[in-house]
Amino acid sequence: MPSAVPIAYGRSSSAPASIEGDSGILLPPNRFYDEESQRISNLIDEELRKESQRQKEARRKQVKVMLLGQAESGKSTLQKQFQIYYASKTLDRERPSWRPVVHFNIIRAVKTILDEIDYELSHPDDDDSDVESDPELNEPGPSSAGPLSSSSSSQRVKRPRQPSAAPGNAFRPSSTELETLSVLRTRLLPLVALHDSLASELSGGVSFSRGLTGVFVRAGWQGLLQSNQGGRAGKGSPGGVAGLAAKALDSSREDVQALWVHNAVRKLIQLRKLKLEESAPFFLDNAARIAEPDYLPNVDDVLNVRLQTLGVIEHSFPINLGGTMYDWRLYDVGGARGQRHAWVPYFEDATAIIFLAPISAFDQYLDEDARTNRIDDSLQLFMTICSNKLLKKAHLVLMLNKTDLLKAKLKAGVRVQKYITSYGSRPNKYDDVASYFRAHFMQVHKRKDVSNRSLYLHFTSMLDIKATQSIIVNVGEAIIRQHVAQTGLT
Ligand SMILES: Nc1nc2c(ncn2[C@@H]2O[C@H](COP(=O)(O)OP(=O)(O)O)[C@@H](O)[C@H]2O)c(=O)[nH]1
Ligand SMILES: [Mg+2]
Repeated sequence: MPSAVPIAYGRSSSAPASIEGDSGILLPPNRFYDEESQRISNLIDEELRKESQRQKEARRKQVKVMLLGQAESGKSTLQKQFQIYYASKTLDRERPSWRPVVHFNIIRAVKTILDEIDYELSHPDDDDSDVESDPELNEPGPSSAGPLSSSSSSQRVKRPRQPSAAPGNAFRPSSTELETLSVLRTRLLPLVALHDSLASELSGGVSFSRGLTGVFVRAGWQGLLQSNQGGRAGKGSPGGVAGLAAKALDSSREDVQALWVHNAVRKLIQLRKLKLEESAPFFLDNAARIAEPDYLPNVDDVLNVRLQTLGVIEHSFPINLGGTMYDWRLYDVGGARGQRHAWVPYFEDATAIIFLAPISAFDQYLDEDARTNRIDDSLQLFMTICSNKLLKKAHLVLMLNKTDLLKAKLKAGVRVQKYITSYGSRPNKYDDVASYFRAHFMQVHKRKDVSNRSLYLHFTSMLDIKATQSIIVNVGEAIIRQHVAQTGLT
């Protein structure tokens, strides 16, 4: 290595006129120095040539894949699916660090339920009639405008709701129900009181953007968390707020379960007034198991976790294709609007983009802009990705995600046409809705793609390990093959 060579002056073939010794004294020219310097110079040149060759080779074997899409589209879940397939041991090692995050997901769900009950009880006359007309999906273009009504005191953003299935089906718990709710509320207060401090501990002190709460993590969060807790996050009694939360959950598990199955909560869900995070039912159904003192998250728990990414997090692992090892690098990004500027520096040398669009989100709006329909935002974002010149060489994969949730919503009778008027009178059936959204994304690609490249499209349900794994293998191999073709690597 050049840095290991002791004398570094001899890069020229002509003898130096004089040589400055360590002491600063000028020495006369010397033939020995001349030949020696030439020899060393050649050695350095050879080393540099080899090093540059090695670097070139390593770069050619490096496959950089960016996971893009709006917040909650499933980017981090896809990253975990890649990890399960190609580096399952690393995921196994990380399981302890997911424990407090799973606990947080439950505490957050309990808090949301109690907040909603409080809100409903203090606004008994508040029905859906105060919700303005729903935004409609425009052809990709300006943001659709929808209603925004927020209560500044609680930062509670009221999003458009599906009207009650039966008019007059209002939220009116009986007096016995109110009594049990009140008891549960009091007993759950110590658990819910940990919400903010646990969020802050998990986020490493990151402050939240206006109106948003939750846990945000940057690269390396797992290491930080484990060292904060003296590496005891897995078993026994972790320190800090996470430890308190584990204990509080352990002692209130029956109350959590009782709240979750309470008639009033069922009613709020049926009326579509309670807007829980999508993974909340999964965690609340599993609350007893998760509250066990020696609980260690399993793979399904890790996949279901909602944890917001901040900035860009790189995950790297080797992939063997046809006997050659490739250095596969996934870049998982924060997808909220305020985070998207951080993507750009990674664009230039990206081998591939996997764009995720959750097509179940036709009745949802952005957290960061409650007027924008999420499908509309996905289409606009996909348009900017297709037309970005820096990405013109990148292999383009589109995953229309959350098909399981789309099916469940349609089955529950949620009508697409109510949120996306251009859907018209088409049947409210999965095949029709899925084709409609696919056609919209394909049209954006056809009209806007900067280099007329192929678009590889998949329908995905990212929590389904078996189905997703085969898609991952196909996508991974296709990306590497294209990379090989472009770089001439054999
Ligand atoms: N039901 C369902 N949930 C999903 C799917 N993909 C992701 N999720 C969940 O959606 C939430 C947000 O996913 P995440 O990967 O964190 O989104 P990101 O913000 O794009 O990284 C998590 O709770 C995931 O478990 C899916 O296909 N179906
Ligand atoms: Mg993420």
